[in-house]
Amino acid sequence: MAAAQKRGVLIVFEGLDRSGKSTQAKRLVESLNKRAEGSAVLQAFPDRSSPIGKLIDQYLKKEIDLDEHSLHLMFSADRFLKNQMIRENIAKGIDVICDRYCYSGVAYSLAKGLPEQWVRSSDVGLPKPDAVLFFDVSPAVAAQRGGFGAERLETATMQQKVAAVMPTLRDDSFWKTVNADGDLDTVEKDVFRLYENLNREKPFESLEKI
Ligand code: Z5A
Ligand code: MG
Repeated sequence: MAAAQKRGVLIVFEGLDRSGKSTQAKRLVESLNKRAEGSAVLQAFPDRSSPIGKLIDQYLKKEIDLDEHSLHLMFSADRFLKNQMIRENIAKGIDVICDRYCYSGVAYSLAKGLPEQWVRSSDVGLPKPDAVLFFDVSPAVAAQRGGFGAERLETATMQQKVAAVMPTLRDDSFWKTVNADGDLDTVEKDVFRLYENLNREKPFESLEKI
């Protein structure tokens, strides 16, 4: 009798600006697909190509202004639009790698001063990650990297506030820290080691709290 197919895993990359999340999420998906074509998909949040994501993109690029409560719900809605896709892939044995998730949503909105309980409630019910890889980069190292400054939230003040909030969201039962100061290949190896140790036997869950 054929062995039952194992489910996929949901891995979320979180961390501060320029910690290397997008680079390493892409590397992991490429390396998994090189080993087995179609075995992993990458999903960035916000998904700047969806109808909601396009509005978020315009907000981030300072092309339009949005009420901050509405924006928070739009980031959540953007994730819920992928709820079914994530669950279907996991059930089929395909790994889903997310570049940012609800923890960015909560951290940025708390940093802006929105009400805590309200902020923490809008992503409840989303698929629960098997692992949140927290990319821990030191400010001095991040400052040497490119791609900072053009978008609305890329300010030193906002980054300091987010840096203070993000660790308070941590849940050691599924959060793992990645030393993001290392070179690209070292970080990639660390990520892969964490990936290989994930448990596909336990049931896939939904987020009950954030
Ligand atoms: N946001 C929100 O408010 N609410 C939400 O619910 C969500 C997001 C989901 C857009 O996010 C903004 O939306 C973001 C949070 C907010 N605001 N800010 N600020 P985004 O994910 O689209 O942002 P991004 O443009 O992808 O930037 P990022 O995520 O901050 O960067 P990163 O992905 O961590 O880093 P990277 O792009 O992989 O690398 C940055 C540069 O460093 C690049 O030149 C790399 O080549 C270089 N790099 C990366 N790793 C290394 C190492 N190890 N060594 C040397 N150089 C490296
Ligand atoms: Mg990124």
